[in-house]
Amino acid sequence: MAKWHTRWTQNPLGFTARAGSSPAPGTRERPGSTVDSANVTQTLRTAGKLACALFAVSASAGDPPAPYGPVPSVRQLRWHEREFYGFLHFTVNTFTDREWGLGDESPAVFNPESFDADQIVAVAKAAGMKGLILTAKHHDGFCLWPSKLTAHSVAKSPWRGGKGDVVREIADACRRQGMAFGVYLSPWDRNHAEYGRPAYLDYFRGQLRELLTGYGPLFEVWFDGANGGDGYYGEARETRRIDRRSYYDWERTWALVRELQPEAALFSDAGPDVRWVGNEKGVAGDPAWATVNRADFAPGEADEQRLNRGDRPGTDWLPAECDVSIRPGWFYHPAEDEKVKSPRELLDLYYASVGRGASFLLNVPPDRRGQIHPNDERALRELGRLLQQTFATDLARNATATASNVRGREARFAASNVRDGELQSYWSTDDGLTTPELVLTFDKPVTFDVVSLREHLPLGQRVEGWALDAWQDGAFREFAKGVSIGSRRLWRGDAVTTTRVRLRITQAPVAPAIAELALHREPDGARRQGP
Ligand code: FUL
Repeated sequence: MAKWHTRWTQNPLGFTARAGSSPAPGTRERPGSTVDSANVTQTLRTAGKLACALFAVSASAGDPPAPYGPVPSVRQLRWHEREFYGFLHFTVNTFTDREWGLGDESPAVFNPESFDADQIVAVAKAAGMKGLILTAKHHDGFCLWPSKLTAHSVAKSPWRGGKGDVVREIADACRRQGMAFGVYLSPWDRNHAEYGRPAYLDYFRGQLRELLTGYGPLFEVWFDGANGGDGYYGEARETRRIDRRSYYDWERTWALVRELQPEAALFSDAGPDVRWVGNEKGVAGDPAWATVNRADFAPGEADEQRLNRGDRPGTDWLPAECDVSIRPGWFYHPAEDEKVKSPRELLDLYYASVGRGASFLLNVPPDRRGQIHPNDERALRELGRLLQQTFATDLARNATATASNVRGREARFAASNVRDGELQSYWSTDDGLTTPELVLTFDKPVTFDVVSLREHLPLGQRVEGWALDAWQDGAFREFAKGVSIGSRRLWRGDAVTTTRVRLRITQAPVAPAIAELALHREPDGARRQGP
């Protein structure tokens, strides 16, 4: 599995790029000439990467392309790498059969008698997820951890004799099993007497502090946009409206997360690190640009169309996250046991989210026992098998790679970088050459039906049009065609057998920087329908 994060520490560029650099006259390759091939030996590639590292101290080698537009932070690069992770919606609602608890539920109803954090995490991991985000507190205000700031928590429940802590058990199980952990803390609290007044904000931030300091590193902190309305509010039982733009003073809340968990990606309708995709169906727009004009958005106020597609060129790097539940509801309801999405439906959602450069946040609600229900478990394990069997093998890995142009004719920008399994390395062209081509040639015919493309994100989102052809009956025939690439672009088509594949960049404002062109074959049983 290709990795970004291990090397993204300080400066995501890894070197100092000089803006607007161009090669010396006469050094450009003409389109059509082949300057790189798999004959570029491993030694040469290693040398290229070494040169890349040395560039930090000596700028004598050719310049990398200047970044284009907004670029991701190191935190966002790490977040991009997760791609697929889960949501756990779990609270008193699980026992009262509601989606939004009123806030007047007795903690006595919360009693998942065979709660098993390891089962929950293991099933999520088997599905291919890389992390889990738990509803530490949903709109009903019930806390899954023994908060010192309220009695409305697991501490007053019969579960584990009032000594339990769901947040701790899930966080620990995630760590034991190598999964990332994150929290959802609902800003709207239908239980709290002070909700809607300034005093509630101290409470809310106090709770956040408990979660940020008590449970180890968090990969994401999730703030929901549903805010204000009727509720219990400490027996007031009334409707409370808040001003979405001003009430929460988000800047202050985000600053707390930055201070206490600098690595955590902050999610809301408007970021600042990750944006909502504009629907709860798990489907990103096509294209779904990683950039938006962030000033136009605020938490709780969403222009769903624009969030779905992003803005191009956009002022900020703010990629989309696609949240969706495996069942109709976010919480477990026995009546929905037969309405669990099938593995193939889930796989389609993977392609419609991860495959469009967004992330896939799939909700898997624990049942009343405190485990993933067998029906959900079955679907999730099969999804994991389909993903594993599709992506375990990159058929392009041993191909010979050639390109119409390679930036400065340097191995560090070689065509072969697209199929080396490394996201730090990429193929790029000389400045001004924005519609180049890259060809993979195979010794023996390969059969593929899935294409995976990725841009080198530290240089921004550059590609605005691409196509991929397969050589068949003496000519290249178009297999796939799209607009954006960004973090990842997956394309599913009908299986094709070929000895040559051509990637065409058909539109870009600047020279492209392509980190990956991988080819895969779906196993039997994975439905194929459109990209
Ligand atoms: C929504 C909430 O109101 C739902 O209950 C759920 O938590 C979903 C993920 O976000 O806005």
